[in-house]
Amino acid sequence: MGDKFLFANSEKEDADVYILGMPFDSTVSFKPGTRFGPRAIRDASYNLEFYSMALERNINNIKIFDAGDTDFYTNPQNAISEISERTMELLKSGKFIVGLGGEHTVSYGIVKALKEIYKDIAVIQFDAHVDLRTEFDFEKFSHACVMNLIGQDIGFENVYQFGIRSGDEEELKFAEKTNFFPLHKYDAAQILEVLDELNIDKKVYVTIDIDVLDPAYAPGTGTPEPGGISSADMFKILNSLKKFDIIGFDVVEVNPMVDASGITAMMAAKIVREGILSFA
Ligand SMILES: [Mn+2]
Repeated sequence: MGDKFLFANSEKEDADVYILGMPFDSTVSFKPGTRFGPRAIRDASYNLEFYSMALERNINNIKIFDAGDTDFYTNPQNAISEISERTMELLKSGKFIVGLGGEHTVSYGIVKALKEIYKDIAVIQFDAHVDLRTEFDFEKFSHACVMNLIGQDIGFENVYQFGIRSGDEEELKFAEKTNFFPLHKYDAAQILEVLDELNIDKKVYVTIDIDVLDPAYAPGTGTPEPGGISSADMFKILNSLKKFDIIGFDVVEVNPMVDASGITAMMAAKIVREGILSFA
């Protein structure tokens, strides 16, 4: 195994897709360790074929550059600034970005940069948790607040939330402002129907918190929430997103410290392959 994602076959200048690792996990509230997520996802990528049977495409036909990781910070504002700066620098030429977390806070860094570049964007979130708190543990730059930060930046009406099955009453008030599809009302089959009907007339960024999956499929995450979707359904949902004008996506909250079998990192690596093949 190497220090690069298996499919990273290109130099920076020639690449159409950039992979950026973000080993940040300081605001984690339950089980820490997502700082090791990018490394685990890269390692797991070595188990994957270049060819996707479901998509009938080979990832070797796409030019991918692995930009490595951002520096390691314990302060969330420093982490967010560097992620934004690195994203801006990588995307100067309008390429596609794939982020590897790290805790969910990192997505705000990427979205900030994308907002700067494209002005008008929408974000589709897959997550067990609504992540709409205004602050958590006296910190507003927290994984528990990431969709609130993003909503304030791009407008809550441009936030689409799927798979949600956990949130407190206070933060769920903000969900009235977003496009909110909680899992108890919209299961995987209904998510596919919603996406089929949905039109988003903007560039779209997709953020995938691995805990959207049931802990049976993805136990290696800091705040597991029972009653989630299956891996097979996740791939169907991912592929159904390709009708949107997607400019990048991330996979966050993979925690190798509690991923004894490595299946969570494996799932994340396969999401990266299928996501790149579907969107890029
Ligand atoms: Mn989250």
